[in-house]
Amino acid sequence: MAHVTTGAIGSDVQGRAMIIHDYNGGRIACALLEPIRPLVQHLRLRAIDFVPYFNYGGNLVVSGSVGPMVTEGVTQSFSYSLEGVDPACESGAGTAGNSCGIHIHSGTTCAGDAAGHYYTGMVTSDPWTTVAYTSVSGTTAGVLSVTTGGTAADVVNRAMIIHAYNGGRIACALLAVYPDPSDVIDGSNSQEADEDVTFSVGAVVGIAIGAGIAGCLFGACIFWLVTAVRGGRSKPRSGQPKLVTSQQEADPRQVAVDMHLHSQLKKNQA
Ligand SMILES: [Cu+2]
Repeated sequence: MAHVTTGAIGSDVQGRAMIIHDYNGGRIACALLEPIRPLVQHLRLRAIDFVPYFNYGGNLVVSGSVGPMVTEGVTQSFSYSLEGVDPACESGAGTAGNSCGIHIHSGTTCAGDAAGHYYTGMVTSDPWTTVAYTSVSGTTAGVLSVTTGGTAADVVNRAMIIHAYNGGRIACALLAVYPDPSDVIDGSNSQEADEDVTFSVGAVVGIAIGAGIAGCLFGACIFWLVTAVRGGRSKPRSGQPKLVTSQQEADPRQVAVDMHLHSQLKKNQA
């Protein structure tokens, strides 16, 4: 596994050429960098603000949340924590169809018919028929994983439906991007940002180093380096083995020195 700090984020690198050189330095092969999966696959979804199903006349009032829902391939995995579900589901589903069900339906509204269970593509038989909650005094919580055949982008905005023990639809909430659409950048979200962290940290440190080199006098740089080296040597010298924590590894002075040396190396190679 090679780690190279380019200063670019993932989307900057996407589409660029990956070149293989031979022993003599000549370019021998080329391929373009592409995402392993579409970035939108990383969307996390959540259904909150449950409302009574549009034609439900009973007195069960569901609240709580379903999610975060993550999609891996075409499988949705999600936790749920709900109140006000059917207390009759204390032993799980009964014999009625959709009894105690907790399902994604293909409809995209809670103001009208939410249509049938959602599944698509390679999934040709209903994966939701056996998916049900078990309640304790009208509350329920758990984790489910259902292969719907759809991506996160296919599932977003669809209706999450909670069923009663008799199979009737009692509550509805739409699956929305979570934590918030404003956190989604270029179709990715915070999970994507995590994967970009090497590039992002590189960019920030690169900018900091650039500003430092541009802004400080040579003597100040020497002082900076000496301080960093002295800082590194001033660690305890007792016989106790020194614990290296992530905080120490992230010491900006050490990173700065490493990056400085890197930029020197780059210059030498140029
Ligand atoms: Cu259903």
